[in-house]
Amino acid sequence: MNNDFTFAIIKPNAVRTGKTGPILAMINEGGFEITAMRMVRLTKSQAESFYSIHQGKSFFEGLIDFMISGPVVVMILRHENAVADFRKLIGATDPGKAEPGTIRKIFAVSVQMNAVHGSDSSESAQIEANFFFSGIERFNT
Ligand code: IDP
Ligand code: MG
Repeated sequence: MNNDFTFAIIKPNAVRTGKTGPILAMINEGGFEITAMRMVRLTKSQAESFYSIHQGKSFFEGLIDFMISGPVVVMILRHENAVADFRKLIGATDPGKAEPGTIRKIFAVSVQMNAVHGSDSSESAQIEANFFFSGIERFNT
């Protein structure tokens, strides 16, 4: 059984422009199983807490304003080697450096508005999944 999982967000630029469906299709085609999913509008304090590791960086305020600018889709994804494989599927943070065929290469409009989030480690995935989902909402993750 594969119980490895990661946490993902479809960011406001992608939800706003109708890319939720196409991005979910790429996630499914990439072999990821969606085990929890919800659309939410983040509060400022939620966004600041979620991205607290970046507090003080030059892009922090802009990132927070962007992340609260509209609804996002949050989800837990199950897959073997989920964290690394999902980072591979989404591509580099800067879409200019992302590999062809990656989600960010296709749907990002800038480094900030790069369409999707993916956890950077299993520890982060656990924390981020707990941030958005209670145990009862999570299926086998
Ligand atoms: P990641 O999302 O690929 O893990 P991080 O370095 O953790 O990248 O940055 C978190 C998010 O902050 C990025 O996905 C992007 O939306 C935004 N960001 C990162 N670096 C910059 C930047 O230099 N300018 C504007 N936004 C940035
Ligand atoms: Mg990161």
